[in-house]
Amino acid sequence: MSKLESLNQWVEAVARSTQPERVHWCDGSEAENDALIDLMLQRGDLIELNPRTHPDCYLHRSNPSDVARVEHLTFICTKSKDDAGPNNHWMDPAEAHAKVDALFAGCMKGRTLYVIPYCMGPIDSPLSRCGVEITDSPYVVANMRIMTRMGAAALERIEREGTFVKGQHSTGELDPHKRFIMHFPEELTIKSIGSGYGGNALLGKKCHALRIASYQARTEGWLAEHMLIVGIQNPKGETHYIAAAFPSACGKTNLAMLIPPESYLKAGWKVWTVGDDICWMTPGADGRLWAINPEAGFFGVAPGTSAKTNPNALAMLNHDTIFTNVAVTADGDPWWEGLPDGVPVKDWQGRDYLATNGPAAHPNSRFTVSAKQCPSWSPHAEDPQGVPISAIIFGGRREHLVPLVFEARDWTHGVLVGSAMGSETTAAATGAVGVLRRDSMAMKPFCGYNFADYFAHWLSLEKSGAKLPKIFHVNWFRKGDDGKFLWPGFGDNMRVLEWILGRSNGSEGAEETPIGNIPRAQDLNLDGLDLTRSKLEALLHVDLESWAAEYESIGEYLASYGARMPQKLLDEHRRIAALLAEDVAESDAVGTP
Ligand code: SAT
Ligand code: MN
Repeated sequence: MSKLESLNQWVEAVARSTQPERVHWCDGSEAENDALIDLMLQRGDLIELNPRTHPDCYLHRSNPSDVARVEHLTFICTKSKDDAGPNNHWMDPAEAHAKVDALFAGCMKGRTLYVIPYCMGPIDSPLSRCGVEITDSPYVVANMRIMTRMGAAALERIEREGTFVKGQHSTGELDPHKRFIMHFPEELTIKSIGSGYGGNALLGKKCHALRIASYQARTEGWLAEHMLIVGIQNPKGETHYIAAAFPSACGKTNLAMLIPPESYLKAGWKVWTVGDDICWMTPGADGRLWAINPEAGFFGVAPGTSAKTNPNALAMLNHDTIFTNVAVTADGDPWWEGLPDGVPVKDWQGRDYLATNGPAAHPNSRFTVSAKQCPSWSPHAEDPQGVPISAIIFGGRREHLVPLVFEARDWTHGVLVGSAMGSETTAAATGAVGVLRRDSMAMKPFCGYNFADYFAHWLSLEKSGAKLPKIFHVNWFRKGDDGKFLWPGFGDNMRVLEWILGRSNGSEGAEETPIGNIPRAQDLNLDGLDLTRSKLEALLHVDLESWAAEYESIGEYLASYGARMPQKLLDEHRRIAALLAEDVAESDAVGTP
């Protein structure tokens, strides 16, 4: 029970409809967590991993039909369909409530209803927001305890503030035909049923911190973004913060925890992790954007994580970690593709591992771990005022066309670059992998309202007194004619970050092109990097003709939002498309004998 009557009433109403055997209010304590872990071990929801190499680490195997976010079953339920926009699946709120309420009716019979009060962001930060998730999944409770500030302190703040986001979740029957992730931004409410997985079930994460928060942020003048936050400390000891948006499973965690190349380490550079997935940014009194990471842990993709690609992540995963859908070795160690050592004996479904059954670990298998376990966790990550952002990066997974990095000319151009972002799809959502789709600001699955209004909101941040960060676009995934990645990525991405920060303080050079400013070979620090001249040229090459075609496709995409699309963005698009057309005509003329 709480001191807040509206909270008690809501919990009672949900209990009346779902009919649990008992109701448990989570306090977030160690003892409570221990009891939950014991319960899950008994029920087989968790399997203990090797206690010698991985103390307090557990494996959870989700239902094989429930391994990723389900965008086709995720709805934004605003009164007006246009407010949700073509970027969302929409359902009328009354219809959506009726549909899920019918599924919730009696769904917790014989189960425990857990009440999870949580705070997104440092518990004492004015930028943080609270919510309460009701769930019948102890796995969700254990994950929320790692991913958010959960329990007594959050409840106190909720009682003080009197408002909170209501999240109602049940694993239901885990039947994909009875699975819905419904958002009611106008009611600050989420109802999710039929899935126990990640972003479908840990409601603080994508449902609250992005879909509901983006909607709130628009009305209140801030931004809730699908971005990592990383601090780069230069040899002078100054730290500058970068926020970077990439679609799910495109390396946000790796970039947030990057270890710089040897030559940088020797010179005294350091990298600090503030967040790996979500960033809330608010204009400060000084005009700069100040950012907090609303999360308290990482729900990272396991496959591909190794001592080579992300030593910081690997170092934090050997104790107090929940693994979901990874494989195990004969010694009971967690295993996934990309680890150089170890041999899987059981695959992610618990079957004897057979290469013919596909990968041992599910491609979207995950680890859940407290951010405090990260060796590069920033001492400023919990600062109530947040950290000031010096540069914003947008990035996607593009095999062709898009250069390693370019800089937008100004804020409007940057918003266009973000809105035009395209990326090849990954295993983080169900559906085909490797298909190019527009994923504006990496928010396609997460923006709780019409993208046209969202772009207008981004544009509106540019006003007198604002000291907005510069905006960049990167692509670590460009491939050469041989089908291999041109750029080594990982730690070497530091070289691109250095140029980005140099552009932000005016100390680095660039070449202007119609799509933005590109570093010349001499502008990048390539010390100690074995990269051929031809590869570098290919990485930085802007093919005008292909870009003209890309801008045509971007134009069609923007037009698909109809009259709500801000004219300023359309004008910016037209301006660049014209520049490209001019340059193509000129180069054609030059090429004419
Ligand atoms: O499943 S989550 O949404 O939590 C992870 C992701 O797709 O980014
Ligand atoms: Mn994400």
